[in-house]
Amino acid sequence: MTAGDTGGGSFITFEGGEGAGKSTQIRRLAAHLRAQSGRPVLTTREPGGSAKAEAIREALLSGTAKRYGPFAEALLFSAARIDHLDTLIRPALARGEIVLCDRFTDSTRAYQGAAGGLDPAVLASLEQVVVGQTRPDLTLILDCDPELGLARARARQAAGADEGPDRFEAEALAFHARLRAAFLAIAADEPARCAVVNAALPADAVEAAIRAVVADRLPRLFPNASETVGGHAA
Ligand code: T5A
Repeated sequence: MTAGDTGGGSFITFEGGEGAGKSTQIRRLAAHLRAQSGRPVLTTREPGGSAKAEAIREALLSGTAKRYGPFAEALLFSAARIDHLDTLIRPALARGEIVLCDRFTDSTRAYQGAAGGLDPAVLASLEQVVVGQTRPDLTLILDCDPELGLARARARQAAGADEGPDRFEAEALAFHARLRAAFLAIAADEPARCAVVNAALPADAVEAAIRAVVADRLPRLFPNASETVGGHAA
């Protein structure tokens, strides 16, 4: 693969703080792309996505790995990512599929780097070793006030749809404010790859904004583009 080569497929990542709505919007975009692109769409997540990576996810989100410090956590996220890339993401991209991934390298930069205090240069080296040329074609950064995102996550837990707060949700609000600033800084540094979406809006409005960004940035995914206007059938 060459620089940024996704092997014939298309690689879209979703990033942002807790409860921003990534999982909700991945489901919606996947349905839209299945209908519009005529190509298979794989949805996956990090940490996890493959069997070995899901086992590492448990150690990370339960807090078991926290005692070893942020660098050890970064290494574990990386170990999970290597298996996820090798066994799921790269094979799907090589088959020409569209891969939608809930969190990827920007989460390591933001959570372990900007908010966790690790040296960005060390994380950049680690990222290069782990992902190599497999870089997202597009990264959608779902941005909202962290208090709103955390309130959504708490409401979901209160409704019984989720367990209690995980290792990172339990961090102080200042940590989540640093995260938000970190994701916005990544978007500012890499505007060709990243797009910021206002995630405070109702889910339908967020979905429409995401469709518009994807249509604009990745028109190759819409072979019948003249039949769609603003993400809706004309
Ligand atoms: N992490 C991850 C690292 O530290 N480093 C790394 O390298 C990586 C890859 C993963 C954790 O690991 C950390 C980051 C995370 O802390 P997770 O359980 O996968 O943990 O958590 P999140 O990725 O944060 O996912 P969440 O499920 O918490 O949030 P989502 O997916 O952003 O939000 P979603 O869609 O589940 O929505 C949350 C609730 O809000 C509602 C939904 O119905 C749901 O109830 N909702 C809305 N309500 C109103 N308006 C909208 N627009 C809404 N959108 C969704």
